[in-house]
Amino acid sequence: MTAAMEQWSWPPRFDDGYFPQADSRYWFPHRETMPQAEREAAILARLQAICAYAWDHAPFYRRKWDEAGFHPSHLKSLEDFEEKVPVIRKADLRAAQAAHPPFGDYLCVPDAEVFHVHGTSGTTGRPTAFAVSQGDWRAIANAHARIMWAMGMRPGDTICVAAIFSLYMGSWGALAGAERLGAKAFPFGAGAAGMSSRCAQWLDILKPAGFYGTPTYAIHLAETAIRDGLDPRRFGLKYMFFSGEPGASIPSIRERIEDLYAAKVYDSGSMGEMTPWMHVGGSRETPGMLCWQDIVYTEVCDPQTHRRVPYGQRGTPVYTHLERMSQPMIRLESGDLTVWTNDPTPCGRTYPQLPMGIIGRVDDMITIRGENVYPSEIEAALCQLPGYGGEHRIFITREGTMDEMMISVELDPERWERGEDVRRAFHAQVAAHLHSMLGLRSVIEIVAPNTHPRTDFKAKRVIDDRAAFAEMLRRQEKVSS
Ligand code: 8LQ
Repeated sequence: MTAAMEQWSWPPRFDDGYFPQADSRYWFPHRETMPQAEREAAILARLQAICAYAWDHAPFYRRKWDEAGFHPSHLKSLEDFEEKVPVIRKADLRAAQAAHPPFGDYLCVPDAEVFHVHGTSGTTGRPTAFAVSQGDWRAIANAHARIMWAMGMRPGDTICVAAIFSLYMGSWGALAGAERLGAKAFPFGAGAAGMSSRCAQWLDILKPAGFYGTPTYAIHLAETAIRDGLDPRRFGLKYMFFSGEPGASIPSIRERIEDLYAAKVYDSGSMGEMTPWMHVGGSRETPGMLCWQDIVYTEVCDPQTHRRVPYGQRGTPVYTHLERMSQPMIRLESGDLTVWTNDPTPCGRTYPQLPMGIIGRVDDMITIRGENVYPSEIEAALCQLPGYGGEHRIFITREGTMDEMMISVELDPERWERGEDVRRAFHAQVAAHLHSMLGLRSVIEIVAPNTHPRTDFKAKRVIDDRAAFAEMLRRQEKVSS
């Protein structure tokens, strides 16, 4: 087994000088293409080792598992794992850090070994800190380099990281991967005023092969470049890889970005806590994302029972680190929604796939008159329409006793200028298309280009005032009773 699996050890150790043959499709040829049953046997052994390690080092897991009646010695199969090991949630991590600041009682290495501190944005409530040891940072760099290799990036390529360099793991993970790959790392960043124009200018000068950011930002950046008189197709980009939000696995959005830049688009990304977050990530030949099971073990589960759903079905990813020592996540429930499959892949890797990427968060679902719809489905439908101006907002409100959805859609500048008739025709087209794609009618508003603010990070397109509305009704009832 050891000879058969390249650089597979616990604790994880990596040869930082290792590179595959230049013409190899795979970074670790055997590990990526081995029969699934063989890999699963290795994963089970690793899960046993990690559970024993967490039991010894993390009161957090001992407490959780005691409550659930689980002990690492009970783990004899992957079915035991899903049946007996309880999921943990982001709220559990937050509570553990509040009780044991700053890193929580699931930090498994001495405090002095913490090498980087990152964390959640914490826009609502207490932020959660990610403590990453130096060894884990190497594991992250090696895993990301391996997946970036699968996307086609090679030593010597220039890779522009166009995401904010703060606590967000996206930018840092891409940077660590680029460095380990022997690429020319170009950490342009994002987030300061005027940066998009300068980024476009730099891309035009530097002609990098690779680009990392969010899909929303890539579209905004292309719009900015075009406004500044630059042609993004002449940036010379070959590989654009994304994370952070749905888009890169949605055909109409992927094609829009590929068309804007004349580059190939790849999807990746799970959660900051799960870094190396590219462990769900695309490869050059296989659409959507692969679950790189020997980096993080992904189970797509029923959101209620947390048991794996059959391949072909929808569920929520539950993730377990196999190569992290500092804050290993064991069955972290993502709260996202995806479909997993397990078909032979064009790239020959024997990993399960997420062919549609991650659709959204389970609680992002909008229910209007009994129909369920995800914001990413609305975006996908709009991106299919010639004339779509690149941004929209979804307003959900309670009109009388019924929930209503209003979608405010930008028209592109050229059509907008053509006047009222063109605008009206676009209105009818949007209404009909959304009705047929979503199965429900919504109120449509067509607005001028650039009406809605752009972002250089993850888009927030849903404005939901149903809760405020219900609250107002309650207040009124109190006053009148
Ligand atoms: N999320 C992340 N990646 C996604 C993707 N490719 N498709 C759809 N939704 C995605 C550091 C990486 O960018 C991962 C990341 O964004 O981590 P965060 O900031 O902790 O946010 C995690 C959430 O972003 C996930 O739960 C998905 O809802 C979304």
